[in-house]
Amino acid sequence: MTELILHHYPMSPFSEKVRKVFAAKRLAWRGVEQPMWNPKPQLVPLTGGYRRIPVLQIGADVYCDTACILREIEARHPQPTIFPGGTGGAAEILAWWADRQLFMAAATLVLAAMGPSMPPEFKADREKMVPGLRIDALAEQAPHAKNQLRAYCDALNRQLADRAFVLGDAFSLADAACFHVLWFARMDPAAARLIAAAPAVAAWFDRVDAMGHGASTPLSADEALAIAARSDPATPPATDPADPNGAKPGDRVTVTADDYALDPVAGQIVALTASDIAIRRRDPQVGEIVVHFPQAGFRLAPA
Ligand SMILES: N[C@@H](CCC(=O)N[C@@H](CS)C(=O)NCC(=O)O)C(=O)O
Repeated sequence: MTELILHHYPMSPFSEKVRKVFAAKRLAWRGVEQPMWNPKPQLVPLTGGYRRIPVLQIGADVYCDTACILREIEARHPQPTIFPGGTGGAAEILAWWADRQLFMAAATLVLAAMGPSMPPEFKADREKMVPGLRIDALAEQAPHAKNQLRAYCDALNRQLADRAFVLGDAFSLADAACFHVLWFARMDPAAARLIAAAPAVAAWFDRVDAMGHGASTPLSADEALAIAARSDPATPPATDPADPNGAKPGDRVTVTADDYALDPVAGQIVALTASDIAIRRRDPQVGEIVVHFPQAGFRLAPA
């Protein structure tokens, strides 16, 4: 039960980040296509309430957020590494910038361009999910977002001027993170023009795009839930003696994203490190599940 099961949908940029790492590592994986908006009745039994995409399932262990997902994929399939030549810290820091800062400019432009013509269910879902979002008002922010995207592309263009990949001559997590955002941004024609105007970025984009997605075969959501139900979580307990708040295995907590989609997941701590947290929960449909989150970007609170 160590098959990599990615819950995703084709247009999801954060899923594209993971699919690129599958490509770089030439991995075989199963893809479960999930809906683009709530309800997600065949996802939340696995996560306990987390609704964002993608989610990685390995048996009855469930990994939320691409930071945590990609650390796990790297741990299980270390070669070729996504942290070549000791770039682990730099790659994660750049990925943080891409996922939050660069993504904000891209999402503003894509939603401003496409949001108004999306189904009302999509608009209502995203406005409920993102604090303060009003899709019909985003057009006012597009000029600012274009300047931000152009400045970021200019910095990336200088970085890529004399190397094939963001951090050197080998693909790293930083490439997956910068790529998925620009791949998404290109859905807005104005953003696509800004990317095309940065020649080193455009050439790098085509290089990463050509890598493909690894070898995927589809899996039904029902089968994924059945796999979880007949598996046991495989995460051993781990204590972090340096946890700054004294959190420890056995504590009852909630874990909630600190940016958007603020749906708490409740459970009992199983394992803690400086970078990740795993909690155990019992679900009526799939039984015992261990759900993993990154520490960065998530709020841990007593249940
Ligand atoms: N920080 C998260 C961000 C995930 C995210 O925002 N995903 C988008 C799709 S790419 C999402 O879940 N949107 C709402 C939805 O699909 O229901 C990660 O790295 O996984």
